[in-house]
Amino acid sequence: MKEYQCTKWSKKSLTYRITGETDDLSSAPIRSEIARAFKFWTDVADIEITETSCSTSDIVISFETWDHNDGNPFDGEGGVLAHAFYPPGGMCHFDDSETWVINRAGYDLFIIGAHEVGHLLGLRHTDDTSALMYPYYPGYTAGYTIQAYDRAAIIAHYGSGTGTTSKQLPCSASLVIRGNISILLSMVPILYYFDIFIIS
Ligand SMILES: [Ca+2]
Ligand SMILES: [Ca+2]
Ligand SMILES: [Zn+2]
Ligand SMILES: [Zn+2]
Repeated sequence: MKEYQCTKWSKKSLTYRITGETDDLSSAPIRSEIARAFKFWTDVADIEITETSCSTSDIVISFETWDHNDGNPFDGEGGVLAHAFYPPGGMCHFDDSETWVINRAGYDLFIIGAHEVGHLLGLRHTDDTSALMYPYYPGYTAGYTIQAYDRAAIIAHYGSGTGTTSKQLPCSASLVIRGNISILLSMVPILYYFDIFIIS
């Protein structure tokens, strides 16, 4: 049995925030597709994910191009589509040199987003070509559902169960949750395990 994971979050309740914009899609569908990408995992594993607008979120998701100050510049159209940091990095970037689409052929925000969320939660790549965590985007598939490898990997990491993906919390509520976490994170060295998701 291969090793599925690397680092993990030390808690099962996480917040995420979407910042910035892309000309490809408007804000409401981006938010709903990113929520679907988290729900892909929380439907089978014991993790709670909540969107927030607070600057203190555990995870920050944005669209970026070329050099965007994290030491891993994007490469323009094609090639690398997105990347994310393993826990407790919490950053996920989509290359805005690509054209992002929803529910149709092309760079589908939900499918690629779900792959990146896998990394945000601490899953590595696999050489199982049927898995979402295979490093190459296979192209859009209507009604894409979780595969055996991905299900086993996330359950091995966080335990089975039905987690939740929730709509936006008021900022003050998130701040309370976040209070202890900042202290915890500051004592943990940030691991720069880094990952890319590229087209075949
Ligand atoms: Ca690219
Ligand atoms: Ca774009
Ligand atoms: Zn980046
Ligand atoms: Zn990847």
